[in-house]
Amino acid sequence: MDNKIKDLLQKRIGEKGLKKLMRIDNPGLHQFIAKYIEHCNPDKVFICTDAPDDIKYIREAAVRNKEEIELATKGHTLHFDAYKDQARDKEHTVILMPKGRKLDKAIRTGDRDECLKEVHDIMEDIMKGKEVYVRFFCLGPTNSEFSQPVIQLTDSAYVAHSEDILYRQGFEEFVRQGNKARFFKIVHSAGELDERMTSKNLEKRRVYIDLEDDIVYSCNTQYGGNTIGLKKLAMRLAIHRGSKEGWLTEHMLVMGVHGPNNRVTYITGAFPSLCGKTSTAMLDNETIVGDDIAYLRKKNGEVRAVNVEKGMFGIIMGINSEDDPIQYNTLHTPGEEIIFSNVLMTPDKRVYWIGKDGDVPPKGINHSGEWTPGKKDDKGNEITPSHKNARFTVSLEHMQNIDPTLHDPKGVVVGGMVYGGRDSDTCVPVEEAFDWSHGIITKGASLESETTAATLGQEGVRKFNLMSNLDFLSIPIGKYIKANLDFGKDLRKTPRIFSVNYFLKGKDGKFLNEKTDKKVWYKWMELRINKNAEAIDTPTGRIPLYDDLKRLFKEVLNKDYSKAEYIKQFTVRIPENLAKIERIKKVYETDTIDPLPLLFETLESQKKRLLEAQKKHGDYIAPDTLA
Ligand code: SPV
Ligand code: MN
Repeated sequence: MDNKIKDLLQKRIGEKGLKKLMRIDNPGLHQFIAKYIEHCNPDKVFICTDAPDDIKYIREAAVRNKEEIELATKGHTLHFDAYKDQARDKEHTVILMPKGRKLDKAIRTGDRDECLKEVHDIMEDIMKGKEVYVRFFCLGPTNSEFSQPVIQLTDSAYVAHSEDILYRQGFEEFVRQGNKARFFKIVHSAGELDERMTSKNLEKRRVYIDLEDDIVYSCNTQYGGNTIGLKKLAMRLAIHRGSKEGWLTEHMLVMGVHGPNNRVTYITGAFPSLCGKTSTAMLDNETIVGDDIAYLRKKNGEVRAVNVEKGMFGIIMGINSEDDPIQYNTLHTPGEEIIFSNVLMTPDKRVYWIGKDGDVPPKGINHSGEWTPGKKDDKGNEITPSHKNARFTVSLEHMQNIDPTLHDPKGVVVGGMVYGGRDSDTCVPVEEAFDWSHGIITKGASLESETTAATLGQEGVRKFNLMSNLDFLSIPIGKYIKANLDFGKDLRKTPRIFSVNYFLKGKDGKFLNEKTDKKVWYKWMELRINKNAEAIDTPTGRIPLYDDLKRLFKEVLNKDYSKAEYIKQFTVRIPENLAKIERIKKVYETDTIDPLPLLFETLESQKKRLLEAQKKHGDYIAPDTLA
């Protein structure tokens, strides 16, 4: 180690911390830590290894610092973010670009030199008076081709504690990889805190992503999506790195779908936030590998996927004992380590959220402070008992439905990939693409979804969100689509691609499906992947036969599924589908710097098929007409 850096580290972190650090043979890592300790200037530094005592220290610090409150149930704590810091801040999340390089309009970018200067100015001395936690993690399983080491510096024990639950410990992985490690680096500070221990200077909230040096800077915010650096922040670094090396980072769940004769088929699924992703990953009688982010690599002609994480930062709104029995049960298991965020705490230190079983409590404390029903904010809007984007952080490891492959260094073989969005009027509940490129283009790259409370801004506006990954892209859209198309080439076993739509509504504005119907869609996909079910070709893809669904509804849900329901749900809506194609074409024509000709050709062929069908059968075509 360079003597100057050694002296500095010794002065700042002491003998004990230095001894821990010296186990990692990586001068670049030591230099990075020294630089940001100097710059952010904390009073204390804690180097956290994988040792249980170190991890315990962080967990206790979160309570000691009053960033978390202990609840009545053992192991459960509660964290609040500032009232206006409850979701991802898209506006201030910026990819830094060197002069002359550009990304598409939909991806927020900033001049690298200017942004680096700005964020370093904001972060100078930002940790004064606080302790910084230096943590080492591994994205993906350890000791694997997928392993991606990450170092995080944060002055928030809540963030460091959350990461413990969500990610695999990586100190030993850093030791193993030594100076060969190409690690990601995250520096976070919650900034000055108010009396509720929430970030005060929200006007200086910044999340800046520097692809050149693989560093993310996040400051003056606590909300997990802006601060848990290993989640969506490292995801942008991984998308960039993977695009150079031929692997993919997707906003995808990974689940085992259980078919006949104990067959397990792995399916990945991309959904925008608050669109049923976690509840899909948690379907009962299936098994979960991951609920948010997957790395995908090609190996021996197959696609393999791993969960980048090992825990869940799940949305809690609407979780009830009937629709989500496993999650409900987990959330009520004493001893399980859970951090609740932005829910209501009652005077007896229990929690309540929108849609939980039972009555709304008469009073409590929530993200707005003291709360009683009917409380309004300064704009006159009613404050709900919990925030709509309130969450819970829990490890997957103790869940009853955990898939045994969670930590398998080889990952799982992907049989199918699903794309779904919040779509009230266009796509049928489940449909298979004709082939890989048709799926990537008309399902993944054409994904739209109505906005939700997971990001700041208006809700319910239909927005383009390709692969549900638009918010996290760090490379040009055209390049990203091409990477996906190329990924499907030269495979011995090409995953099938599907779309699902849990949010389709009828003419009366009511949802056409119940929340639990999705169980049937996954069983159908499992049969299709294994060539055990026929399908009907429509202009937009392949849909189930009525008899198959009728049988599956009975088997899976003990429900009598009527022909009338089937027809309503699976009618091909020609005008809506045509309008969608025009919207998507426009996005690519006007807002994308490098769209692919194949994209337009594929959309044009789909349009042609829709127009031909319209001529023959009219605007709304019942599925049987096409059988
Ligand atoms: C999402 O919003 O997609 C999440 C939570 O999974 S966040 O960490 O905010 O990205
Ligand atoms: Mn997500």
